[in-house]
This record gives sequence, C-alpha cells and structure tokens, in this order.
Amino acid sequence: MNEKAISQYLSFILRHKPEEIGLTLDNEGWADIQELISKSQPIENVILNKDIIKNVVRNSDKKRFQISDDWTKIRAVQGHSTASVNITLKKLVPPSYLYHGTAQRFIDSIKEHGLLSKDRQYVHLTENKDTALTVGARYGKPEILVIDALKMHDSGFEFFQAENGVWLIKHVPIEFIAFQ
Ligand code: HQG
Repeated sequence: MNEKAISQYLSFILRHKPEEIGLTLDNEGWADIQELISKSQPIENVILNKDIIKNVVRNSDKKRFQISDDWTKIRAVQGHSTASVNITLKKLVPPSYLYHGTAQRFIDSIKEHGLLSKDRQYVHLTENKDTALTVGARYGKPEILVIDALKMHDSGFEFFQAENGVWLIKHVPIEFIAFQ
C-alpha cells in the first residue's frame, strides 16, 4: 500500500480542500474519522479504513496528523490553507535562530517582500537545517534562509509552534533574514 499517497490525500483534504468531498472541519481542524472514511475516494484502489489511517498517522515522518484521545477525530496539525480552520496554537519564545527552506528562484522576490505565507495561513520555519533543505528542494534548487527569530520575537513578533514542532509566523520581514 502506498502510504505516501494516502498521507498526501489526507493532507489535501484536512489542510486544503475538505469541501472537495463534502467534509466539514471544526474550528480546530478536526474531522470525524468515520465521516472522512465514508466520504473519501479510494486512493490508488485502496479504500480507507481506521487501521490504515492509524498506520499513516503513526508512520508520518513529520507527525503531520493527530488523532483525538477517544480515537473518533483526526486533524492536520499544521500546513492549512483553508480559512474554515483556526487552530489554537502555543505562543512561545523561539530559539535564537530558525531556518526556512526555499528555492533559489524565489530569492529575489523574498529579498523584496520578506517571507510571505502565500496560500497557507503561516510561514513555516524549522529548527532543523536538513528539514529546511528538503522542504526547499520541493520547488527547485534549495536555499536555506536563517531567521533571526529571537530578535524578531523581542521586537514584538508572535511565534507559534504546532503540535509537531513546526514553527509558524505570519510574516518575516527582510531585516530578520540572513541570505547566504
Ligand atoms: C516561498 C511541508 C516568493 C516559500 C514543510 C515557499 C513545511 C516566497 C513557497 C510546509 C515568498 C510556499 C510548508 C516571497 C515565501 N516571494 N516566494 N516573498 N515568501 N515564498 O509549500 O514553507 O511535508 O506553501 O519559501 O515541511 O515550502 O507538506 O510552504 O517555497 O512545513 O507536511 O513560497 O510543508 O510540510 O510554499 O512548506 P509552501 P513551505 P509537509
């Protein structure tokens, strides 16, 4: 079974387009697992069930999803674009520096506008350089930007952390970005 394809399908539905299958997410991003199963299309001929979903959630390298304590609900913990979801996030003091992986072809625009959240609700930052490299490589030749996170925080910007450790912020102005 192609767990990656299932993970990508769940990301698409739970982060971006629940309405595509007539699914409703609550304000915190939760979907009813049974409803998700009954409304989902087969993925590469695999019909979702609870065990498949549990395995995908458990094996997700980035811990992208969360299942509720009573095992009835599922949500994506970050990465949303859908405006119907507004997850309560932990507001935290960030480490001194955080990383953002991007593609070289975006650098000129980032130098002009800073980091924008684009289609998503937040700009995504990580403590892990390797993760940043992989994320950047999805869009072209990767480039790692170093963000002066603590200085930004001390200047009044709010940093949030998702359940899986990804750091989220609304915008990063250019003065806090070190270009290599
Ligand atoms: C770029 C993955 C031009 C930005 C990762 C990025 C992440 C600009 C792209 C999560 C720009 C948006 C999110 C500007 C930003 N001009 N380009 N001013 N500002 N950009 O996919 O951060 O595997 O929406 O650098 O781990 O790449 O899906 O964001 O290249 O946490 O679970 O615009 O997705 O997680 O791309 O990735 P995205 P992202 P998953």
